Amino acid sequence: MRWDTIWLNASLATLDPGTGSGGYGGIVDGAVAVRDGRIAWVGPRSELPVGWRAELELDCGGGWLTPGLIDCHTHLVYAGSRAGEFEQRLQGASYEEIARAGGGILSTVRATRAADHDRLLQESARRLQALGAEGVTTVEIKSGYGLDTASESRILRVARQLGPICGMTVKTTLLGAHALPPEYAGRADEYIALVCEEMLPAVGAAALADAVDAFSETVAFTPQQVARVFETARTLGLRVKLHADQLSDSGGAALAAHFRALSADHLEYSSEEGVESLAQAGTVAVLLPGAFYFLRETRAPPIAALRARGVPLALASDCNPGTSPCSSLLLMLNMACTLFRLTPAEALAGVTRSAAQALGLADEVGRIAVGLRADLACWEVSHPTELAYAFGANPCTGRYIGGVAMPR
Ligand code: DI6
Ligand code: FE
Repeated sequence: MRWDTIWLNASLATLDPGTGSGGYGGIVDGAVAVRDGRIAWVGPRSELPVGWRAELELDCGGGWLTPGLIDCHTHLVYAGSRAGEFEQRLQGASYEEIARAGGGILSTVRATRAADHDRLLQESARRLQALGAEGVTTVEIKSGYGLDTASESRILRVARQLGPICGMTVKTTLLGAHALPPEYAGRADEYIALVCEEMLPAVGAAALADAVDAFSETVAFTPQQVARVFETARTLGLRVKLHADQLSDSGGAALAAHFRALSADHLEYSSEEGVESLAQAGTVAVLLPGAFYFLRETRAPPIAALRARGVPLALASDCNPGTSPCSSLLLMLNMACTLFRLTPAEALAGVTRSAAQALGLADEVGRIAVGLRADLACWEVSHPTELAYAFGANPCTGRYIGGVAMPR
């Protein structure tokens, strides 16, 4: 057996249902070996084949190895800050009121359109690096603060550029139907026509997006308008996902399921029927406790129903300036447990195995299993439950993509 690299002196949270024990797929005192960037062997160290050799032996110091973390829902390419709106909300204004008065998403659209390329890249890189410092190896980045074809394309290009700069696998999503831009005020159907007839074909032709998202909400777009966008995405061969039932029940979960969405995200107001349709469609539920916390929402997503129906639960930062100005995925593990009552093992699966599924990458990353890419994170913890238990701590000691060490 000849390998490129072997990780030793570590316990493993494989998150692979077929391996190890408990909800983490745990292997105490394990080993992981890599050849050509892929996991070639995983198991208890005591079962390593006799005569194994590796070019490089890495000592994990008795800590734990997990799959590299995956943040499957972010809007991290934007300019400016919405600290002023935070103060307004603290004085009683609601998110919807601020949005209706032309603030909210539109204030970030103004700042993002005005920012030059270098500033946008720099501000966004800082947020992506913060995620990387906590063991994140794959990130989804949405557009949605440009709202015209050129600006949305620019955001997606910046997102693509950030991957190699920050040592991160980046998946991009076009969120043209995020809000109605000011120049289309009162003409939502015409804006949706622009998204379908100009923006999507342009982004598709330049291969700038891996998927298409939309915001189905009273302050955003109707289910009929979203359906038009999704039908166009389908003709271009792009998978879809949806901001569904975040602030009210607009039937978002069922709409996402109807279009066989990769994921339906938020889901605070989803009904039992909505949950059932997600289960039938195999759509992943993405939970975003940062937005729930920051907006001081009181209605949690229907976790028990999602769990009972076997809908995979992913977890993400929603990193954005309006509802989750947060670049910590570890904090989301803690919040998912405290606010949504996930178990720590469910939370870790939510940022690994299920997050990979939410990005259509289940056969590539998200578990420590033979054949998958060797995206790993090493942690100075005595048990993986500590990743959800402590907050404001960062026990990450190493981060690898395809077996290669990445900056933190
Ligand atoms: N839901 C959200 O929580 C973010 N976008 C969305 O569709 C909010 C984005 C913002 O307020 O800037
Ligand atoms: Fe979001």
